Amino acid sequence: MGCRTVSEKLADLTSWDANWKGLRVLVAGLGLSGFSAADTLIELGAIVSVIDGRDDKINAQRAETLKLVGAHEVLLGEQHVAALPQVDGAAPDLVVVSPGWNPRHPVLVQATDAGIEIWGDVELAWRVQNRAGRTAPKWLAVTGTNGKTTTVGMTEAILQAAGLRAIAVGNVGTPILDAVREPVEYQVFVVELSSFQLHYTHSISPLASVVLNIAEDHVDWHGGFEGYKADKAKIYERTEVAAIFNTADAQTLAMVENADVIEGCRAIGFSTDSPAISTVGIVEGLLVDRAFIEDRQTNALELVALKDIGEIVPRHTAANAAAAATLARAYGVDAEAIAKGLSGFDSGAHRIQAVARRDEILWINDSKATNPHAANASLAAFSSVVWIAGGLSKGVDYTDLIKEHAQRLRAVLLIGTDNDSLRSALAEQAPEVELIDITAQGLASDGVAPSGTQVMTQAVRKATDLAQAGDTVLMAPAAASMDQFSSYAQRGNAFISAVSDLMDEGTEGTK
Ligand code: UMA
Repeated sequence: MGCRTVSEKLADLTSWDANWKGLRVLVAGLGLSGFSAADTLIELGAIVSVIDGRDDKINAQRAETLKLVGAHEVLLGEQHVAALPQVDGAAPDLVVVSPGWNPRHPVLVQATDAGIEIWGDVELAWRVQNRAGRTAPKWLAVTGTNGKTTTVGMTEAILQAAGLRAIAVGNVGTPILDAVREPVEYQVFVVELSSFQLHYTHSISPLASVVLNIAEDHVDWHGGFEGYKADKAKIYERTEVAAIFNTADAQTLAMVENADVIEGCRAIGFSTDSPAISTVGIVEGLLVDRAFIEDRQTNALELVALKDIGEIVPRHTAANAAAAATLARAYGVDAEAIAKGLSGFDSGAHRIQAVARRDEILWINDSKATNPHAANASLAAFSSVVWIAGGLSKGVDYTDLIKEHAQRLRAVLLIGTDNDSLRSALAEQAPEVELIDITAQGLASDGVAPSGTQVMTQAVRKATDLAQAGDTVLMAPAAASMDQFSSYAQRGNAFISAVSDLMDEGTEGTK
């Protein structure tokens, strides 16, 4: 690397056109982000070695492709991830790591001890998006424990409704470097960032950034809740125009207050309540802006009516919509596009999806609620619930969830096969609530384990006996589906088809 130090050289690598040639890079991980990073670095002329602990068919195929395009080496299997390897006969100048790699992984510990910089694919994307003859996109960055994917989807929909070339990238599923290398000259990236990705990001400077909420998650990876929060807070660093916080979560405001933002950047709140000044919030069913209008001292701009977003808009969806609208306003999008984008947005099947409404009973599919946290959001949205729950619990504790919602439960119908922990939380926190184990009943009838579809059909039939006018039958299992179904989508479809069969029967005379 000549007489300049490696860190001086790396500091200069802030565009596609910089001199990446001959840089020795170790890419750790050959998943979506690792493949994309390695492919990019090869195109840039770096000497690229890739390691991955998994030696399976998919990785072997990816390895073949990378070798064809010019990777120096691709090493698959546990033996190659035990220690930091050399790249072309010398220590790497840089490690580019996939988000799933724990910072305490021996390869990363050795790299850190040797003073080698570790970047994620997002850091690399930030640097190489600058390219002669192109205008780099602005970044709207989103993190949080829950609601990230919905919020980036809503923001993308709004920006596209405004006629902008915008795309949702990052943790949502499209590696950001893929979007950087597309021929389309994007104006805006809506970047979903996990706490893992933020950990390995060092110099990004988003136009606007938001932490939607913070609850305990991925604590093992970060070595504690404080570490998790510190990584989330990195999203606000160097924000240009709006550092956006949740007025209902003081931790997010504290993060904004502690961040080193670009001069002139404002702290803006989003809220599901009536907005104070510098906040986007909700008044009488309308999402309104009191942050980005000139006369915000005395006025508010109507953006969209909640009823236009959906028939049922649970509080957390309203919060996500408020956050998305705030990000879009920070970019300068007008009210009309916000209304158009949010009203056309489909939050996706299986996520608090209204399936039927009859005899004043609402049927909701929330098969995507695969853990207590997600189920908490949907239970909170309804006042009286016949709850279809259970599945593969993954060892979680349900006590807090049941304690919080015992009052709203009319009855609980258990599906799934791994419900000991759910059952004991119900016995402790909601002993009065009627509990029927549909799986066990199916077993008892003929001794053969019932299929997922049979269990779901029985649960739906039982629910119709128990539900009263004004109730919601909510299938939000708070558990994974794999014990009885192939996926949460299959579980959701089983519910939808059982409900629709019931409705068809109903039109022929049954209840
Ligand atoms: N690996 C090792 N050793 C390790 C860890 C991983 O060898 O100790 C290997 C694995 O065998 C695998 C590769 O490294 O081949 C790991 O890839 P990865 O798990 O980091 O995942 P990617 O395929 O690169 O996908 C990542 C995100 N995955 C994670 O953060 C775990 C994807 O988010 C993201 O969509 C993608 O980049 C594109 O940006 C997924 C996710 O589960 C959806 N995110 C978590 C969440 O949302 O809770 C954070």
